[in-house]
Amino acid sequence: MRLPLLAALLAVGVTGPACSGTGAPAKPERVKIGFLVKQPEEPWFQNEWRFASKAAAGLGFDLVKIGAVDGERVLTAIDSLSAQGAQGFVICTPDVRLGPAIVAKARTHGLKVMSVDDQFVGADGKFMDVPHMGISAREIGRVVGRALHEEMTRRGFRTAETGLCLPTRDELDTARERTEGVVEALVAAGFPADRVYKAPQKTTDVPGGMDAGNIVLTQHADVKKWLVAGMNDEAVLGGVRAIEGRGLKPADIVGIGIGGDVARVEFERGQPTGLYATVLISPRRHGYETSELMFKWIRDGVAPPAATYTTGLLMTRDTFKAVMQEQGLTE
Ligand code: FCA
Repeated sequence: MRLPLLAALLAVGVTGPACSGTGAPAKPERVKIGFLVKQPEEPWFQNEWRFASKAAAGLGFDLVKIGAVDGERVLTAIDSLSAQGAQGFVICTPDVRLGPAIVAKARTHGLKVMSVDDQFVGADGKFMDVPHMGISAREIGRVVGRALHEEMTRRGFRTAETGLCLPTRDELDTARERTEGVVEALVAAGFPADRVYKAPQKTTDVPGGMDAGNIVLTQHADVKKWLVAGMNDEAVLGGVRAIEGRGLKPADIVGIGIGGDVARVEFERGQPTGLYATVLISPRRHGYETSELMFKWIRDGVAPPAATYTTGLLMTRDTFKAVMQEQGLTE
């Protein structure tokens, strides 16, 4: 009696899973995708989610939005996505060095992974082989550098009284490339490299930029005119606020950010501030397109391109309305 029972159990074990792979086509499952972001309160990530939701509504899949601000939350979120029946996720990780742990966890659940904005770094210090969409960081930094130089020239700032206040975040590659690009272009345009004053940001938000800015200002109290750059609008706005806090007028400050949404709020204020311009990047592409790529990967088995780098558009207080409208970012 024992043998037939064992045989029956084995038969179930063998034919059970095999059936779904080789038998009649299974009823297509509805696709469910997670979208995890490191700073859910930042307008950039809110917008990525907004466009990811549009993709979900338009293409017909379910989207689970998760704010994952540290490693533990990321790993728990991946377990929970799997338990909810998701087949993949898009992520901007709170720390790029979590890449190997994220990929390993996803693999145990059979989930597909794509990174957005911040690219995973492996144990060897190299970018991991995971589909990625980021901004063309160095080139966008150079756009900022050139525009800073043009505007300081237009305002007639003398080099000897001007400094660049630069909050930095060198452990994040996309941030380091942006700020290096700024300095490269500014110096190439004739700005002295020894008037570039950097301070590392502890956090990549406005307070983080402001703290870094205050360190720079304390060390260079003689500077009369400031250029301000950084990895995003938040960093630059923090630097600008620190300078304004020391009594300098907006006319003496040229801050140029990267992002668009934080700057837009600033541009909508009645009076000009030290935030002069920003390079608009595309939350639509980073939110909609990444989700669409993930959807097609799951549904059709078509893997996303290995890496996509999106571009940016410079916009000032005078041009932002037209530029944002053109980009479909005004609703
Ligand atoms: C990073 C920054 C965000 C945004 C994004 C494109 O993740 O932290 O502010 O600039 O890249």
